[in-house]
Amino acid sequence: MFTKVLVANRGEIALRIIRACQELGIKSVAVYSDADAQAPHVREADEAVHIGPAASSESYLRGERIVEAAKQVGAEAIHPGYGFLSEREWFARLVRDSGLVFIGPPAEAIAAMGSKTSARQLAIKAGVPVVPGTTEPLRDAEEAAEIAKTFGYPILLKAAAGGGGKGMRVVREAKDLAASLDAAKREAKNAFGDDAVYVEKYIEGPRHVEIQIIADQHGTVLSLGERECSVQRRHQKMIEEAPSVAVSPELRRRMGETAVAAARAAGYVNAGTCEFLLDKNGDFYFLEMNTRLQVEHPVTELVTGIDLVQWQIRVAAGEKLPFPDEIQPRGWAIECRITSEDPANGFLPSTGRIEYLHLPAGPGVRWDGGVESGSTVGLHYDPMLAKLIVWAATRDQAVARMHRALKELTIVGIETSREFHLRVMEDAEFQRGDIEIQWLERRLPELVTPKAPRDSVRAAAIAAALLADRDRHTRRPGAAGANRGNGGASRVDAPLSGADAWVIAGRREGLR
Ligand code: MV4
Repeated sequence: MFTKVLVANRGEIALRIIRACQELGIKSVAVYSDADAQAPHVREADEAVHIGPAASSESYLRGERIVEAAKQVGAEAIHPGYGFLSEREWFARLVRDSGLVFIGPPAEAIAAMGSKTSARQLAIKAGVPVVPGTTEPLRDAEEAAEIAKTFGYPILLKAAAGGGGKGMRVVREAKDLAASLDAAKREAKNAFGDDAVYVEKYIEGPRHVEIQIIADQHGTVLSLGERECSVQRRHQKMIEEAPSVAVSPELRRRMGETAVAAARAAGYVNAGTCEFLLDKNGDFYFLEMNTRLQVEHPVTELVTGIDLVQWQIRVAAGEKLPFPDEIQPRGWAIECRITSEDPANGFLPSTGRIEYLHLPAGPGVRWDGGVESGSTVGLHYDPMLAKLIVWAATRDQAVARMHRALKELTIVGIETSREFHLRVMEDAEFQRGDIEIQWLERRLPELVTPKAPRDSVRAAAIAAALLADRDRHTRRPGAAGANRGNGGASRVDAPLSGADAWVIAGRREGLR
């Protein structure tokens, strides 16, 4: 087993990996940019190495600097987390060539699945069902038109070097094909430096269901069940759950076997995820394989009882997976991504200082977060601050628990996606599990229209108390309005309790 692991990431996932290391008795090394010098993951690690300025291109994406840091501190392995360098074949190769262990799949598997056309070729060879389409990039619009005739419109143009929805274009009529192909190629070139585009039959209104797999270095490849990821906005997943209301034990077994076959065909080792489309007839199609640990891994951990990150580390160190082939989910888990975006304002990024953060707790509540009271949220990195995850015995209880936990969550100082998630948990269609990939785009307008503030009294109270407290510290003696506000000035001196806050709010805001 490793004695020291370097975590080549930041925020909540860096903290998550550091916690896994601590529980395994492994020393952890954080890396951080100028912007993250005070970040929680830096404090929690046993050691920390500064790797550059705030810009990711000058810090978290500087693979050679990260490998140098690992050597400098004597770490035997590097965990990339997700995003950043986690799916860069060259980085996995550089780590291995430097005599260190990359906690993830072999560079060859990243390459095989990184190209979506080669992923499709692999899947077809392994007998995995894929959407009708090409396995080579299109030459030109004429070829695309010929192929479209074989399975009819609508079709979907996709970037071969892509994934995650970038460079995709739905084409519903032949007349739009040439222009859409040009647009898709341009976008692919800009996003991935490779304008190769292929075509698939567009599956209307499916669910986006993915299978978590984990493979060791001794030939064991296991499915850990599915995650429902249909609640997405512009290809950003917002809410994930496990299991899926649309997956029976029999379908779970079939999808699991299919994902395992795709992983074996790629020579896969460690944790990975196979993405599928699941249509209304219960037919499923392999889309792509994500060769990394995913943001939404906690919902799988909660329904299987398996600590995925610890097993990533143990598998990378050569341990065998001890689990039975058939792993059935127990209970239900839901994850909401808490982002620094303003749902009432087109999800525009919100920046600033988190003046106060009150976390939910109680039965079945998990917070995987990388921020705290006093954290400053900027624009350098992804807007996801944390994930709020709940587990309960049934889906209805999990929805109720998530709603309760979101109401307890209080973040004063920046706008977040919290209110949006509350509205989704209150939505009848969501409560029935009546969701598919277009559901959120269709329902968004009514899910984000600002309603009269309802429980913002607590947040207002805390903000008021903080401001009053700050005023008190900075107030000039005898200044006008010195006694403004809460009547009993002594209250602000006392450590703020929830009751006080409500009282201050009540008095100040006039309880509604
Ligand atoms: C598709 C599809 C429908 N038909 N392919 C989205 C990103 C990547 N994971 C693959 N994705 C899709 N591929 C075919 N042939 C639907 C999706 C898809 C999606 C598409 C548009 C808007 C939102 C979406 C959310 C999940 C999946």
